[in-house]
Amino acid sequence: MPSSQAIAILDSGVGGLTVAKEVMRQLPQEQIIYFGDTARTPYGPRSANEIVKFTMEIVDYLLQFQPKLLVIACNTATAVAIDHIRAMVSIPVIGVITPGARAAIKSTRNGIIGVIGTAGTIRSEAYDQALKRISPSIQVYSKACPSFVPLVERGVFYGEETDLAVSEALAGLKETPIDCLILGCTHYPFLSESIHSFMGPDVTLISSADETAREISTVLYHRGQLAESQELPIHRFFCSGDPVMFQRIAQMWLNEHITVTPVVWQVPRFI
Ligand code: I24
Ligand code: DGL
Repeated sequence: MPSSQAIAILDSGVGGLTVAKEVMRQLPQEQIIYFGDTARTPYGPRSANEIVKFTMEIVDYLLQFQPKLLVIACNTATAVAIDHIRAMVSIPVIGVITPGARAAIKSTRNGIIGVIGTAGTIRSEAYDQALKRISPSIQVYSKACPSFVPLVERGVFYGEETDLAVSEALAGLKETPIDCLILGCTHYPFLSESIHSFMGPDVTLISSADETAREISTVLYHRGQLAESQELPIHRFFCSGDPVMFQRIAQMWLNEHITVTPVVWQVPRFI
């Protein structure tokens, strides 16, 4: 049965808007409910325990909207929390790691794949596991790039400072025989030009956002749950931090007017 229920997308902040934008492009009939945890961003440097707790809180909040599907658009949250979330809900849960891993395996010619991401993502080894689950003989080289997210959030996508940060972070990977590099973080595609020019034309860059949107289509199609209404859906955005800042970034990125609802976590009070 076609379903007018929404697709819920969560992220540590604004980076998951790249996934939301691609879903809006590929599936314009689908209503999106997006939650960005901008009060507690970034997740990359945090402990696994903390990330699992935050992600569970957000999912708990999103379930009130009765979504048909849940998307974890944050690589770090996917890496450490997706199994916990799957155990918590009865709807399909899609993360950004498996779609990215699949695309890399399709694209590699020599079977040697590089992965970059936040400290939390790389420490979890979630990409190594996903890649080897699909293709056990794959060889993986990983590197955390903690300097990249702050760079992107300052809007420094090009230039000397960017190229220097990229060359410092990726010098080791450049010495390996990888022919394909997974950009395992929502923010890294903004640095594609610099990364591509440093790694050289023989290394294919893989971003997860497009692949994840395709996975969402596939899952909804097979479940007979694609939306069919002729009316364009009204998306809803929630964030835990400053809604004005969130709205500014989201509208610039999505090229459309959006409404943002701030969410204040209930703090325990002792009287
Ligand atoms: N891009 C990102 N994060 C920011 C930013 C940006 N400011 C400008 N641009 N700020 O991520 C993060 C700081 N937080 C603090 C808490 O509230 C929310 C913001 C990049 C992903 C964006 C999809 C540059 C910029 C922009 C619009 C679109 C894209 C972009 F302003 F990179
Ligand atoms: N969204 C995060 C990710 O994809 C990057 C930002 C953060 O560290 O929270 O890993």
